[in-house]
Amino acid sequence: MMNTLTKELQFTVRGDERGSLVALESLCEQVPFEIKRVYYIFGTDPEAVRGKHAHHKLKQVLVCVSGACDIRMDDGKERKTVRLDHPAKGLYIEGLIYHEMLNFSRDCVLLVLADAPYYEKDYIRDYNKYLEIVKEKANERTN
Ligand code: T46
Repeated sequence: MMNTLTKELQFTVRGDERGSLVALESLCEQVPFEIKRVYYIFGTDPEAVRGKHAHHKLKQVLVCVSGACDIRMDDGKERKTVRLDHPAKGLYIEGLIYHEMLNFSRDCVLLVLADAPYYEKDYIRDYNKYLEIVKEKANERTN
């Protein structure tokens, strides 16, 4: 299912009698960018809410390779929550999407593929500033 706010991905599972395998490569259908960074989040307190930011430019694909968590997304107008609860299910986040991760299971390992190295200046952590930037971009498009 694809729309501007949520881009849910279904990965091909190459399973056989030994078990299952998902392969993700740069510039494939599900990862439409060159992978420059991989990080993973684990051992998260189930009560914790992580993220709480948007990125100016970063593109990312998220997948829970173990356990589950919710990804709550906001484009400044609409909000939607997607539960990542299977290693073959992913989420593509790009553009100005304010996102939070919450309701982590204790065994959750959230794997993230990103198109750029870590760069703190790419983060928009203040929600009001985020809304201002969304508004500015919308004005630029209409002018
Ligand atoms: C995002 C969501 C899905 C690094 O040094 N390198 C890295 O590549 C990352 C991602 C983080 N860090 C440091 C920065 C902080 O001192 O690790 C610490 C925790 O990072 P942060 O609080 O940003 O983690 P989350 O879980 O709130 O957000 C992360 C990503 O930062 C973010 O880009 O979209 O996961």
